[in-house]
Amino acid sequence: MYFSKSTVSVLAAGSFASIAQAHMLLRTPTPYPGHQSGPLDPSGSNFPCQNVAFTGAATEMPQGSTQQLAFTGSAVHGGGSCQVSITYDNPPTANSEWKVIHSIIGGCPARNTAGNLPENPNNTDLEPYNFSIPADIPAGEATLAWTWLNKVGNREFYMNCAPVSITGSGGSEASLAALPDLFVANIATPKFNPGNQCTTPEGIDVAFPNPGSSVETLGTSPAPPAGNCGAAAAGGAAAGGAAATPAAGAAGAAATPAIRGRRVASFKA
Ligand SMILES: [Cu+2]
Repeated sequence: MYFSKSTVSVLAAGSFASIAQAHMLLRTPTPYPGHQSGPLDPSGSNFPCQNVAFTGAATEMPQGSTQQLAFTGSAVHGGGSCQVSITYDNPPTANSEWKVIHSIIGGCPARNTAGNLPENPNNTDLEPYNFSIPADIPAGEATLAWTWLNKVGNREFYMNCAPVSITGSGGSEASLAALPDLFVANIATPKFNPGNQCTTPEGIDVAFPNPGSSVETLGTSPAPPAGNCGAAAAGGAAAGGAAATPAAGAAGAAATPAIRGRRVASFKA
């Protein structure tokens, strides 16, 4: 959370609860109910998706379609970098594979902002972003995640999730496996950031080690993350041989496809 001049004056007024609730929320696609607007716990205890109840109607997303990413709130923390990723695990767990379909380096969830916008938890005026559903990933019930590494303020990791239904035909597990793994920093997760050894310095738009092929750079200060980001950087189908660090090796060994049961049999790496 970033204490701008206006939020400090609200603090002085004694309503800390309003601060705690005034971060950002995914609005489109419609998230699972129950998300809070704040970041995930640094311990990783509510990774993934704030441990919300994975219920609710899925948004239909045809293979190859263009989709919108939109937000509610005003605490944009100078923007930062976001990813859109997908898992077919139902429900997602801490060990699920998340495959990145779009990366936004800087300027997300707000473009051209130095800090926070005037306090308004209900603000829906931010310009949305577009992303595409790859035409070659499998059809099926899935969970879409928006993750955000804020530029200004405490070192945080945000993750909101939405139920989606990928429709169409002809997608393959191999195409899915070739997408990069989700980048996680500033929270500990045994799978993606063991021991929270990978962090993002304040004031930069983190340049994802493996953003994938669908990338837009909207920020003015992209820079790499800090610390041991080996596990996170190893992502995608290329993770196998490049065990440069113990962390990367462990991640590689654990990188078996966590696809829903009925798909595992047909998986070919
Ligand atoms: Cu915040």
